[in-house]
Order: sequence, then C-alpha cells, then structure tokens
Amino acid sequence: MDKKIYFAGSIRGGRVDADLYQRLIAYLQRTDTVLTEHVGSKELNLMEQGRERDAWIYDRDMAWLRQSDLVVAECTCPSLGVGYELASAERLGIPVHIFYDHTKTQLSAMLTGNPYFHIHPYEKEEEIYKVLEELL
Ligand code: 6IA
Repeated sequence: MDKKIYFAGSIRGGRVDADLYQRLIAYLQRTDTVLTEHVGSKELNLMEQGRERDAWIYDRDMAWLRQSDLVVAECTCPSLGVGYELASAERLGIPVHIFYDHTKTQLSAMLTGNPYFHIHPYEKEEEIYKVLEELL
C-alpha cells in the first residue's frame, strides 16, 4: 500500500512485451504509485535522441530510483538499461523483484547468481500477480 515502485522493463532493448508491462503497471497502480509508468506506453520514441536528451532521461530515472521503495523488473526481454537499473538498485539497497518467463528466456547468471535479487521465474502471467499480491 502506498509504496513508490520503480517498474523496469525493456525500451531500446525491444518492445515485444510492452503490453505485459502496461498490464503489470496498471495492476501495481491499484494500490501503489508507479514512478515509471511510461515504460508501458505504446508511444515511446525508441531512437537515440542525442547525449543531451538521453542525459535528461538518465538523470530523471536515477532520481526516481533513489526515491523508490521497491523495484519490480520484467526481464523476459533483455535490456542493458534494465540491467544497469538493477545493479544501481542493489548499490542503493533498494529491494529488487525480478520476473521472467522461463519458457522464453534464460536469465543472466549475473542476476540469478546474485543472492541480493528476489527472482521469480513464471510460465503464466497470473503467477506474477499472485507474487505481487503477497509483496504489496
Ligand atoms: O536499454 P533500455 O532502453 O531497454 O532500458 C530500459 C530501462 O531504462 C527502463 O526500465 C527505463 O526505466 C529506462 N529508460 C530507458 N530509456 C528510457 C526512456 N526513453 N525514457 C524513460 N526511461 C527510459 C525515452 C522515451 C521518452 C522520450 C518518453
């Protein structure tokens, strides 16, 4: 209830799971605040926008990460940016819950091998909501 959640999902890494991100964000927003709701948006401009514009995105996202109580990451679609956010959250001591569809991908050993991360492999989307229900 009333937690600030940093939802992480692939943007330039690929948008195949954008609809799933949108559903997860909507679910989280029923009880809590999602700082990064744009991650589920259909209208993101995926192109690099120059170092200056990207610096603005980086600074804003890192400020949100510092404020957050919890990170929820959907990692089925690999993303360098999400990997960076997960390592940054660890450095900041923010709890991180990682979800991925284990029938579609193998998660990096840099995540599964690190006991800091709470890792939730799933097969069906409903399983994610059950875990979130318990978490929040
Ligand atoms: O490497 P990726 O692009 O897949 O990294 C995705 C992660 O980095 C997400 O979890 C976001 O929190 C963050 N991120 C990457 N790009 C953006 C972004 N792009 N806006 C916000 N967060 C981002 C520009 C879109 C904007 C102009 C609406």
